[in-house]
Amino acid sequence: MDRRIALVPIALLLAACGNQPTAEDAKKFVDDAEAKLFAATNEAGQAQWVQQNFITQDTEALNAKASERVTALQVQYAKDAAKYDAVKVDDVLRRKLLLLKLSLTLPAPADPKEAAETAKLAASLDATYGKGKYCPGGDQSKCMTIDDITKIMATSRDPKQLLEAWTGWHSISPPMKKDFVRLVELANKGSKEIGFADTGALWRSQYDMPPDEFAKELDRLWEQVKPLYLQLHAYTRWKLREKYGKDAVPENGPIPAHLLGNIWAQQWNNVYPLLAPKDADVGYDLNAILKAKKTDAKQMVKYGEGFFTSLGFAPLPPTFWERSLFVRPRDRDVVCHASAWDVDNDNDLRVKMCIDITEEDFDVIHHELGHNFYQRAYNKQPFLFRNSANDGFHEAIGDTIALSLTPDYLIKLGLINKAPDASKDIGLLLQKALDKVAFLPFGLLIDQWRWKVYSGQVPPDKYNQVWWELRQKYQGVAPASVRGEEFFDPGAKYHVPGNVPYTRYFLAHILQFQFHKALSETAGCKDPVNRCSIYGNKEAGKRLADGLELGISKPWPDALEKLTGTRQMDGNAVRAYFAPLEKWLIEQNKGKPVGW
Ligand code: X8Z
Ligand code: ZN
Repeated sequence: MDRRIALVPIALLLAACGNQPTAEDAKKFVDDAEAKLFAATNEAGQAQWVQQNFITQDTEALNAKASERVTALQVQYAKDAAKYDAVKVDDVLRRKLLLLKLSLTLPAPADPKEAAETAKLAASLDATYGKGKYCPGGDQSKCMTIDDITKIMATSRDPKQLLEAWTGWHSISPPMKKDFVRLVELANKGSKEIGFADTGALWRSQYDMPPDEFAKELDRLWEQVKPLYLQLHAYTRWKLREKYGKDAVPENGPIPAHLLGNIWAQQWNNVYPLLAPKDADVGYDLNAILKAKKTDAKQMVKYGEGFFTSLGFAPLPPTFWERSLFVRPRDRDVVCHASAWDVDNDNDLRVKMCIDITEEDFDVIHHELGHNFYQRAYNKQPFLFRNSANDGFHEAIGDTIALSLTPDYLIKLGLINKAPDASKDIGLLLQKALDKVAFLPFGLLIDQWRWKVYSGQVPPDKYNQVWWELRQKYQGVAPASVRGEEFFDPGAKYHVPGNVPYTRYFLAHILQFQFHKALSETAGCKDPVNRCSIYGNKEAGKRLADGLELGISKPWPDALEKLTGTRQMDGNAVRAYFAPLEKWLIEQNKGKPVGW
């Protein structure tokens, strides 16, 4: 056998046969893809909006159909893009071809029956979560939505009531398990057909670096912030033990998940009053203030918009106010998990959120508007570049703004009269840490679980077991009661049935501290960084807008460099922001167990 023939480059062989695609062919292919995907995603966006705002069998079916069409197109373009691998094209075209191969979240198999099944399952899981209710004792007149459950978890200090709400909400998800298992199978088949080992491998490949390197990058970031988390965990555990007693909270074991103020124990700021430092409490309660001022949902959003316009961004379009959903409708089921939309991939921006008049939702509104202002900032890019630099960037922008909601800023809004002095910084920092630092391991573990599920390392009969192993490993949190495989606890968190990758939020919780630091420097802030607000600063606004306008046209380190001057994600910005608190926590924890 003549081995030399095998060494002839494929491109040459193709040229010899006269079949080699040219750069011009590649351009035609990409132009066609952009036009068709633009039209199809607009249509699917409308269908999805209607389903999530009005959950019925019909809207679910219409949404499934529209998303089936988009997915089929995306899958076909992902496969065909590989035909241009050996063609010499310019950087812009090369990046568009790459994005066509990578940008799917839930690829369906090419088989039409399986493609339809994939779309139906995805739509149905989303709807099941949206309709989720806990009806104590099966009494249909007493049903509780996620809003009611959220309120109990945030405000009740009665462990029995907390346990009931916790178990109650986790009863919505066992019926999802069968569909979820099947969806994993189908998505994996689809992923293999476009060249990935499984769907998790596809998700990890979306970060402008080899997928294994990305997984290591996450470990590195987590190791950077873990010492701070351990101190926060130890202090929180001690205080909860004082409140709920030695039998309820172990001295050196994981904290029961129902005692942390949030149904998923993902953010702990609602238990701040139980943890507040005696002589450094912040001295005001924004929840009470917003309610006392009779702030309504629209006013909350107006405050958010006002921050962005103060930076030089144009106001939201009138259609935003006409088409958004701010309040849970009384007469129908909706997916209330907050989201921001750009329905026409241009300027049809919307928020869908069931706003509660709380400090937490005040932050969430800024989070959502961050998505909308990002979407509009990149709408001058060609369609395939209308996305964030990586998905962590999308999640980080609004949060970055929310880090500027300092006491001095609240004074400007007329919400408080006086800022707590510097001696109260520990209280302010502790409040923030219970929100942001507590979140970090949660942000990481959801996809650690999903990656194992997609790779087959965790089979369906171990879903719940491994879920709780990971929650213990990363968060130091234990289930509120014994959880066997008859439960499907991951399904009680929106992003699992909603099929939204979650690593983005972990990244966002790192990135937002880098962004806040850099933008505060641009704004010339000389205060400790937790007291800096970029409100009204046009230079910081310009720097932010310049970063956002890039969209995904360049690898994310380019956008990071524009925004912060560095090309590396770095957990040290988190450590630096909370440095005085970390020191204080270490003192408080002296002689007490740390870790679990
Ligand atoms: O899902 C969200 C946003 C919508 S993108 C409200 N977040 C994560 C969650 O709620 O679990 C924001 C922080 C984490
Ligand atoms: Zn978001």
